[in-house]
Amino acid sequence: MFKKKNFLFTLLLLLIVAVLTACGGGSTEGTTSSGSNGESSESSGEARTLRISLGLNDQHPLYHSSMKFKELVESQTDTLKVEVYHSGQIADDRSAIEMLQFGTLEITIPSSAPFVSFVPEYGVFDLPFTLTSTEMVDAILQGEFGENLAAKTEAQGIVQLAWWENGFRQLTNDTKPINTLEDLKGLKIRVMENEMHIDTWKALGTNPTPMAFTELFTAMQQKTVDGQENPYPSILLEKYPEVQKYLTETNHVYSPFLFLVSKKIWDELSAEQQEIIRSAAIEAGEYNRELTRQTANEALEELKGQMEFTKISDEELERFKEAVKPVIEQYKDQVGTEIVEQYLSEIENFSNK
Ligand code: KDG
Repeated sequence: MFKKKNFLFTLLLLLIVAVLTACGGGSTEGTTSSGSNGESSESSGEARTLRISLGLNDQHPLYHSSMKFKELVESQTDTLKVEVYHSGQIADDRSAIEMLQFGTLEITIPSSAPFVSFVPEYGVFDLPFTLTSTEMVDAILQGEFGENLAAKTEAQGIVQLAWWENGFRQLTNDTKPINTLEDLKGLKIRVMENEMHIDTWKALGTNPTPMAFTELFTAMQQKTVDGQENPYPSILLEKYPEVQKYLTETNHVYSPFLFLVSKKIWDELSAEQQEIIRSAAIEAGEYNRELTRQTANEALEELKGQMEFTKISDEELERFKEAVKPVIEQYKDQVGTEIVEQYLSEIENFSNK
């Protein structure tokens, strides 16, 4: 009997030890690799995640350039991870820029036009028919003018690290071929959420509708707008030929992409992390401009096979420029007379070289 009692006691004891070990093991197994005792992520060795919000899809040079940035950063440190979110998955341009200011998003790379409501001086790029070649763009943006303009973002809680490229903007519509100013009359054209773009397309005789990029394809599909204007890579890679019949080369505006970082988050990073991010944004920017220009040339050839293409003649373009001259005069003050004069003088200096 005793033996039986002994056996049962021993068995019970073993069971209790087993149960305690299992519970104790759970807390051990539950310990993450970084230590789960409330250490900060940095000291625990976990990498900080930098999310990039993009409006374009994952076929566009902007996405491929952002992945190049990711590769450059993650190859130089294990304290930073980059995640790229395309097609407006996180937010549209204006909301993403506001999120940078609040520190609830790390990076976004929008066109300059939606940024004008945050830093009015970026409106220089919306002055129609001013920048006329990629060589001129590089001379102005990769030089002192671009550096001084980018420095103006910090007062808005944003750090611009580099100038990337969206490109020269072209017109598409689903109503008719465009060869003259008169052909534009009354067309409902989607424009970016930017007053100068609205007034430019009014001066050209159209009926402009400001709209976020993320809403554009549906608006064309539902015929709530007749047309839109964007660079060739966006027109092809966002599949606009599915909902637009006519393509017209106008080169009416050059859009840069702005590599923008939240200053709240930037200031939390170490000097080494900041240098890695800054140099990667600049190096990926060189890759971006080259890829975007190559893609624009290839996209035009592909689009000519999918859409009815017209190119506004030089003579007719002079009529377009004449029609929008009042817009340039009207906005000089709003953008900033000094920066507009600097910008126009940079253009004149380049043209007179
Ligand atoms: O996020 C990408 C947008 O900023 C860019 O494509 C904006 O060109 C633009 C447009 O037409 O809205």
